[in-house]
Amino acid sequence: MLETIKSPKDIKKLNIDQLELLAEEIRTEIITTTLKNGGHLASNLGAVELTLAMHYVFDAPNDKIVFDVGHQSYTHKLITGRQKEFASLRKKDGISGFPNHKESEYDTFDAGHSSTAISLALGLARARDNNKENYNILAVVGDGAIGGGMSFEALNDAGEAKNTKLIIVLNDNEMSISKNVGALSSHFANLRATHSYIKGKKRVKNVLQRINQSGKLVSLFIHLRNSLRYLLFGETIFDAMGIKYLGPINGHSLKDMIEILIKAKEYQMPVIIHAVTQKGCGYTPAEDDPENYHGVSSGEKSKKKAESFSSTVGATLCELAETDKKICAITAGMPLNTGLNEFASKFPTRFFDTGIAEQHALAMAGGMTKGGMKPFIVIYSTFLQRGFDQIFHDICLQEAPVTICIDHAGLCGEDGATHQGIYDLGFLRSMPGLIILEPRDNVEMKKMLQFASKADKPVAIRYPKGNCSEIVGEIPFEKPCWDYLARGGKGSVLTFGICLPVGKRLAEELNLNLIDARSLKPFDEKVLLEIADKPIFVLEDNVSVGGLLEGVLKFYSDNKVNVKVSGFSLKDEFVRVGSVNEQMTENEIDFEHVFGKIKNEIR
Ligand SMILES: Cc1ncc(C[n+]2csc(CCOP(=O)(O)OP(=O)(O)O)c2C)c(N)n1
Repeated sequence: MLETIKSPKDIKKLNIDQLELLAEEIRTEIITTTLKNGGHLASNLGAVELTLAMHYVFDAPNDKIVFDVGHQSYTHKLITGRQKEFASLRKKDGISGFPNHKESEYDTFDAGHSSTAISLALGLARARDNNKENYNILAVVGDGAIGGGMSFEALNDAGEAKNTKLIIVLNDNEMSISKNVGALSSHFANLRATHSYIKGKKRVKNVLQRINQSGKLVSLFIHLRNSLRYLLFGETIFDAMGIKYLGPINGHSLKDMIEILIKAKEYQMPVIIHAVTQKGCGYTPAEDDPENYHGVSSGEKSKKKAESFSSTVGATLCELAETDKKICAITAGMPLNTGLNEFASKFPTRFFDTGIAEQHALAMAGGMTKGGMKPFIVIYSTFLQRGFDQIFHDICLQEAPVTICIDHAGLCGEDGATHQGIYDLGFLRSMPGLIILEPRDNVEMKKMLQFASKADKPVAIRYPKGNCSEIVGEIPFEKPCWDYLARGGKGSVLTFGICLPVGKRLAEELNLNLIDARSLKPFDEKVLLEIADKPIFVLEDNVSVGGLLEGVLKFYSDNKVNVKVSGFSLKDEFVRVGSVNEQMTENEIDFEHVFGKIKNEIR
């Protein structure tokens, strides 16, 4: 049946049985493609029915659907004309794993970062009302994403926008990537508990309807029911904020979802539908282990390489915390991905998962230092962007000895533009007093963490998603300085992180020094002066603004050193979907491009 669905119009002709069949076909397609190409498996499997129901009741693209994070939009893609392209999911020149406005008019906004949908949807709603237009707007938000600060800010605003028509679909599967945390998630647990209670009441209502045709008894009953729920479970946080709460409802029942969406359409105010779903629904391994199946890598069912940088961070922090009782670890909703699960079980009182709340987590870390703790906070580079002001205001300005471990720094591959770690260097290098390090292997990672544990100022340690480099250097890391990984007579390649192997080949082919710029702030000025008599080639998987290249040029300019510096940084464009190698080639920082450009200068 799936092949017959060319646009959402085609699903409107189907009855519930046919829709259920379609849901099963969509699941099969999602499972097969995601296990092959990699992607967000469990989240997508949980959102099949609610997506079908939205497209059944509403008329996209005239009505707008705004996905939060966007990692649950595969069903939406499959029924909005992208079935043929679905096999190319997350491949170079293929379709993105997230909504992308360049890909389809049905993708209202690009997404990838959490907790943005309610703000975007409210903005859209205000524009619609200002222009006296008439269409519906839906924001689809998970129970993890709704706990993020931006969602709270948006709800706070929406609650006062009393005549603004807006539908929020809360997809509550009790999970963020890991088990959801926070007081709001306990509130949802209470609300979910009302599900069976309400089901019972619904039966009573049907009986009443049969014996009392005038409806008086029924409305009295509804009033009593709401009062009773209030007495039993208290008011929902949403009602208290002025947002009409509908639910909880079984998010896998197409019939119930369609009914409640039709009802929600009638409200001329912000409404939230509480849909209860199961992460990984329909694929037993993902149902049993939704945390590991949140995202899968291509060609494998589960991941986490034993020797990744993330696992070294986790293991080393455990070692350090064993002897130093002030050390604590913080994650913003990603304990598994950041390698902190072991720390969480070994030191539960010194482990803090704030939920998807990077800004709060960073400021909280700053606060902890004043009380004498030694926090290590682990965040992916791309999500650290959320916390720039907290790094400035609550950490660096306070000279707070927080260590920020920045996972997924540099090019990251298949998740596309929203997930690359290519901006942190620029914004972090602008912070006075912040030490920024990048290890090339696990041994250095350990040493850098040890160094940070003793530091009396903020330290950032950034490291790539990829494997460690196996290139051996001369100087073991003790304090911020650079290292020679090869010696040559014709000039120097200055690089770090995932570009080191390219640098190594260049050094071999062209008789160059290879220097690991593992301290990205401060720079090793001694080495910069040592190499200034011959051409220097700076290579980085980073935007040029604020990166290594800019810093090196500024150093020579400040010191009036006349030296030939050529730079290879990322293009001034958003990075496209593809593997890391493909992204390097596209940005002309791979071996062939750089070699082609510099060989004549050297020979
Ligand atoms: C700002 C930000 N921080 C962290 C992430 C990583 N992340 C992606 S999905 C996700 C969990 C989202 O949970 P939820 O909203 O409940 O959706 P579910 O996957 O459970 O369907 C997290 C933490 C992100 N995308 N954006």
